[in-house]
Amino acid sequence: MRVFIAGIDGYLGWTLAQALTARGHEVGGADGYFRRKWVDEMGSWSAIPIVSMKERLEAFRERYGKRLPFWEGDLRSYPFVEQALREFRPDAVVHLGECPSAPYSAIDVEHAVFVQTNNLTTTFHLLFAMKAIAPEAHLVKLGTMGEYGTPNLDIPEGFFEVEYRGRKDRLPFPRQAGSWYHWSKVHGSNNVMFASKLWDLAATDIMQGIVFGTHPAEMGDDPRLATRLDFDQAFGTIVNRFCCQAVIGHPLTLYGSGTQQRGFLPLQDSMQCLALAVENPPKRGEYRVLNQFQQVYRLDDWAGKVAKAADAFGLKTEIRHLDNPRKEQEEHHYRPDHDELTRLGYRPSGDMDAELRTMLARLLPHAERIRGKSEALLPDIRWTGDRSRVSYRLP
Ligand code: USQ
Repeated sequence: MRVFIAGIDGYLGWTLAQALTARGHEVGGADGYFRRKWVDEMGSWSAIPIVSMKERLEAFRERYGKRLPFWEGDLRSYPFVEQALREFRPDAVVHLGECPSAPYSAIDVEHAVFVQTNNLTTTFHLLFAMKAIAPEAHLVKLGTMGEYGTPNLDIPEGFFEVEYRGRKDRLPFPRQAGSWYHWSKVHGSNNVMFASKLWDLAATDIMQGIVFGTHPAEMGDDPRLATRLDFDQAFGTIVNRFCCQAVIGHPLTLYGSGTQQRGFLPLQDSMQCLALAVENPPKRGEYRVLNQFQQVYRLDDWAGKVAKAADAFGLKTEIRHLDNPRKEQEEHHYRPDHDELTRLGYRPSGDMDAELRTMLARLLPHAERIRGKSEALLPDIRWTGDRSRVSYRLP
């Protein structure tokens, strides 16, 4: 299949380009390097060094024996998006070109508005360009498990049967997001659902849990092909942050009680699931929702797992509970379904502790790089909008 990846320079995008190519697909993509700029704005950089797109593309050609068509530009420009799709003629479009950070959207009014307008605009542009250029192509849009929030009910995959005043219907499950960013994904989901109805578009909306891990082993060890791994308070997700903290002897920053529950999956499982979604499109006019995670864990489980994995490297790790900078439920029910991807063939890669050890081994050579930006590990973005750093001494 010809697969166009919007946001191909990011953590997931650059890995997916290689995972799909290795499965025999023709991949192309676009990026405006926003992720690099946002992380720089947060005073940080990727723990794993990444090279320029020019060098990435050269290394890609050497390893996979083919060119990766790439369009550099801003997905907020409709002519740019339409031209890229016209030139590439995709069978599937994977939308990873959004700003993925809840804390970034909580900084102030500019950042909240930026995240929502960026995420809605890029989705709109892809939808309209697909309608114009590739109406039979399949849109795979990356959403988030965070769209559902933490209701006191089991969470189905997108839709549920409701009986109200003697009548029944199959309706979208209520979305109760917990940040301006997560709400941007809800609004995007609504637009994709409506567009698929309006234009007979085949669409898959992926409710993905929290991804962690460095690039999968099959990608080889050419450092030019490595994907980024962030650890700053806005673009680093919890497990990646904990591993970076562990390698420099920084306390693991557990927000609040640590009893919050979320769905998690390793990067290689995310790749497997996205590939399965691409390879098994729904029929035209269908808006399909897939909950994508390997298993639900409590956050303090991860702190314990990372501390244990770090111990195997002789690293002593302290787990520090910080005042929660976010507004979120800490004690809650959490039982989301995740059967559809299993039905499509998803087989979890398994041992999470082994995954953590691989990650720590890959990060250890970059400890000085992380230490050089360790200020970026401390959260000072609060959901209330005040910006004050959680105080505790750096080691
Ligand atoms: N947390 C900590 N310590 C940290 C960082 C985070 O305890 O140092 C806690 C947060 O309070 C939260 C949980 O860990 O309860 C997850 O936070 P996160 O920053 O790892 O992830 P989140 O903001 O939820 O967003 C991330 C991705 C987003 C994706 C989402 C999936 O950035 O793109 O949509 O995970 S989910 O969380 O299931 O909605």
